[in-house]
Amino acid sequence: MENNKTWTKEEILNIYNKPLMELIFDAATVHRLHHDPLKIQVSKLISIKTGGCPEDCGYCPQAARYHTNIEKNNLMPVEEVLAKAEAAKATGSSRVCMGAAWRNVQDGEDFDQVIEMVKGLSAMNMEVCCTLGMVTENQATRLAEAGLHYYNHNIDTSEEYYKEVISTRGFNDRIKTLENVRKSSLKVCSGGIIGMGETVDDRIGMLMGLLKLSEAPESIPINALVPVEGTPLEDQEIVPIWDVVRMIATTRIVFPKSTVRLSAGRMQMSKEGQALCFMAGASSIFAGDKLLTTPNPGDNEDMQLFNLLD
Ligand code: SAM
Ligand code: DTB
Ligand code: SF4
Repeated sequence: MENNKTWTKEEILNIYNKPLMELIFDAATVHRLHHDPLKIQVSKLISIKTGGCPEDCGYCPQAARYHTNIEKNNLMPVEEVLAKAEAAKATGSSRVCMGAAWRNVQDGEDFDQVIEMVKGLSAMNMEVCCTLGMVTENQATRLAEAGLHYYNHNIDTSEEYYKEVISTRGFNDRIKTLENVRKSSLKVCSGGIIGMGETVDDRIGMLMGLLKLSEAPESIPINALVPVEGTPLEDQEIVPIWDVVRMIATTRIVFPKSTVRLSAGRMQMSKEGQALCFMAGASSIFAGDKLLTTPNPGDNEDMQLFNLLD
């Protein structure tokens, strides 16, 4: 997707800091030009390989080096993934996103098994997304040929703040994978997390990072940190909903055609807060009572929310 305007950091900062009602109005206006404001796309996350990751991402409960209370699992059998996807399809999910706690994809048996999952899911007429860590151009192409639609790989924060949160790989490794994905026919899903102790400048820096990609991501997840006991960020305060709304609105204005996803952190948001996020241009969520390892509102709560907004 083309980046059709050049932005300076100051311009984006001025948008972020606008009076909130102006900001939401501007974002809603841009949203309506390119998207149906009544449609919220729903994706189901499936953690196909949980925990034991060699990386040290400070927010992540799946890093092997932190002592968190999660159930670790080897790669899930293909049939189990397909059964979970079938159930999610029945409750309204149009896309399945498979996450693996890997540093990178390694060619071999496990990758072959993921390829089978992708084939099976796309045969069910669902959109399919994967987030498996770093990939080469060749691996991205294999995934695309198996029927994958999107690859998720977040830049998470600004280049400057990245080093404060992760030491086992650099910001440029993330960019490299995103460019590898872009060279295949896959669509790119990339965004980040707020509430990790970063400054507003870092939040804008993250958007600048996405603008530097050769093309804008088709999908941009905005996660509010879910502080997990045992991780270095366990004591972070829950990010105020106002910051989430500002971040979503700013992302919507800077990337008018991309889908902005209100991702992790909805357990800590009221229905009114989430409604403001939709007004500000978010048009996608993750469904189900679990994200990868942490709780999510679940189908009943979301049904209530959608009924209220209908
Ligand atoms: N291992 C792969 C990777 O790092 O790309 C894929 C899975 S990883 C869990 C996917 C994304 O989940 C991370 O990039 C991060 O943005 C998000 N994430 C992980 N833990 C989180 C948390 N506690 N709160 C919010 N978002 C989180
Ligand atoms: C994204 O940006 N958020 C999702 C998905 N992409 C893979 C993951 C959120 C994970 C939250 C922490 C957990 O449940 O482990
Ligand atoms: Fe591993 Fe991904 Fe978690 Fe980082 S975010 S520790 S790479 S699973």
